[in-house]
Parts: sequence; structure tokens; C-alpha cells
Amino acid sequence: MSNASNHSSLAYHELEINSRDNLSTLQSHILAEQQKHPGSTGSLSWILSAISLSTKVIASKVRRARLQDVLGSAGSENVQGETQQKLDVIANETLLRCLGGRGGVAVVASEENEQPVVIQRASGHGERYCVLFDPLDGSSNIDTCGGVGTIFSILRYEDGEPEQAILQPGSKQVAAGYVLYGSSTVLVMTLGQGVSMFVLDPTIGAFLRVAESLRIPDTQKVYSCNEGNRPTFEPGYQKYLDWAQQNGYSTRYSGTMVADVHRILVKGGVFLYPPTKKAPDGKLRLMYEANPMGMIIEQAGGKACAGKQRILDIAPKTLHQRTTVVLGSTAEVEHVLRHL
Ligand code: AHM
Ligand code: MG
Repeated sequence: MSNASNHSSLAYHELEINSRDNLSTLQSHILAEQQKHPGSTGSLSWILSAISLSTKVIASKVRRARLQDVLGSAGSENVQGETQQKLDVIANETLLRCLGGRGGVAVVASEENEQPVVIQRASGHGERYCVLFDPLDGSSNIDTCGGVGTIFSILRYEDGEPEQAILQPGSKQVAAGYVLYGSSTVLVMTLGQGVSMFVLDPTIGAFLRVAESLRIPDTQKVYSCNEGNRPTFEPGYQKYLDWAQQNGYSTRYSGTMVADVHRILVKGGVFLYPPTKKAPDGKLRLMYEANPMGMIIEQAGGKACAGKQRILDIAPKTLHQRTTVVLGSTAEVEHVLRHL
């Protein structure tokens, strides 16, 4: 074999390793991202690693839910007046405990706490962040072994009182993501430059990267919506559903936003939760459900709207405010919008 052909087979081999066999954990992904910002203090990396640790703990509790006494109601209500499940409470405490020890966290806000929890007042040193989360999305599915998830959103802490500082539009998020505790545990995350996906390998206790620069399919004839509420949808949404059914659409809806949006991110389609008589402003929460999911979908090339407005442009007035949600493949969201 000549030197030249030796050389080219070596180059070919290296290319194969780089593009296909490059094994990366979430931790190494975070460090590599941090290195792209030479002045970085590492605060955001610490926060992401706290979220990674929390979600591994929650995943292990979810896996053992039927073996340990963590199913059913904890007998208390959260700020929305909804009954808290035991795992809701455990997931919330796990996130608060993991994030509480991290230097860069100024404020934490959760679906389960009425007020933001102030971890530390912003000081002159280093970057400070607000971390918002829904600790266990879709918790009504816990008792039946359905998929549940954790959703998170990270904002820079600007000046001011925590209750006000946290009220920033979704376009200001520096990172957002979710973890789906399904048949496997999947973490999907964006730092504002594309979407990456990781799967928890329980045998080594690490999230391994399985996709980078994830793109949502432009179109797919699937909608995800609670059609039990259809009689009280505004006429535009009802017209859309008529149109979709006349045009061969399928429907998929699990009652866990994380699971339904994950399916749409991977396979395409549209997720919608319109206003209803019971929830005239929509059911889903803007700051820790719609905003992070909206950022992920946009970063993957899709579209996220609240009726005709872009979700990420909504200026929040309160931490727990609700919003209409229509998000997914660009062409599918546009089909909904043209009926409104
Ligand atoms: P939760 O955060 O209290 O679990 O509520 C949010 C969930 C979403 O995951 C899901 O899309 C929606 O509520 C389901 O609501 P409905 O049962 O009205 O269809
Ligand atoms: Mg939720």
C-alpha cells in the first residue's frame, strides 16, 4: 500500500470517530459550551449540573415509585389549588436542595411554591441567575405509570426585588430544557444555539449525548390536544380541528406536556392547549412551561405561539400566569393560526 493511500485511510478513520463515535456526557457538553465563552465564571455550568443531579434523583424515584410509598396524594394543595402528589413534593424538594447550594443561583421559582425562593441576593461578584421549574409535569399520570417530566427555564438575575426581577419575557432565557421520565430518561436542552438531546444510561449514572442541533420536522399530520374541552374552545380552534380531521390527521395526547411536546419535537406535529371555559387564559403556565418549551421548539426550527402572539414575546405580569399554547412544526402551527 502506498503512503498516500495509507494517509487517506487514516484520515477517513479519524473522520468516522469524530462524527459518529464521539462519546459525550452532559457534563462534558456543558464544559465544552462554557469554554466557548472565555470570560465565563462557570455559574451557569454549576446550575446545569445541579439540574442534571436533581433529575437523576427524580428519575430514580419515578422508577421505584411502585416499590416505595411515593404514589398518591400528599394531602396538601399547591398555589394553584391543585392536590400535590407525593412525588411532586419530593421532586420539588430535590430541585430546591440541589440548586440551593450553587453559588450562581439568586432566585428559584417553582410551580409548587407561591413565592420565588430567594437563595441569595445578587452581589457584585459573578453572574447570578433565576431558575424556574415545573418539578413534575403531568403528575396526574404518576399513579398509572405514564410519562412525567421536569421543565426548567434559566434567566439572568438583573437588578431589583426577586419577585420583579424574575418577570422577564421568554426571549431573555439563557437556557431552557426538560427531562422526560418515560421508557427511558431523556434530557433535552438549549443554551440558545440549537438543541441537544441526552439519554440517561442508568448503568453508569450519566446522561449521554445522542443528538446535537436537533431539528423538528417541518410538517407532520398529527395534533396533540385535549379534545374533551372542544365544546368550549373558541370557534377558530374548532374550525382547525374540523379541517385537520377532514385532512387525515392523527391525534396523540397523553396529558403530560413534556411527553406530548417531546413526541412532536422528534416526529413533528402541533401541540395545542387553547383557552377553555374552565381556564379562560389557557391552562399552562407561561414562565415554567410555555417559555422553556417555546424556546426549545424555536431553537429546533419550529414555532411557538399564544394565539397569534409569539410566546417568547409575552411580558409576564405574575409568576404563575397562564397562557394559550400552540407550538410545534412551523407548517402545522401555521395551519392552526390561519383558522383563528
Ligand atoms: P401539571 O403541571 O399540574 O401536571 O399540569 C400541566 C399538565 C400538562 O402537562 C398537560 O399538557 C396538561 O396539564 C393536561 O391538562 P388536561 O388534563 O386538562 O388535558
Ligand atoms: Mg406542568
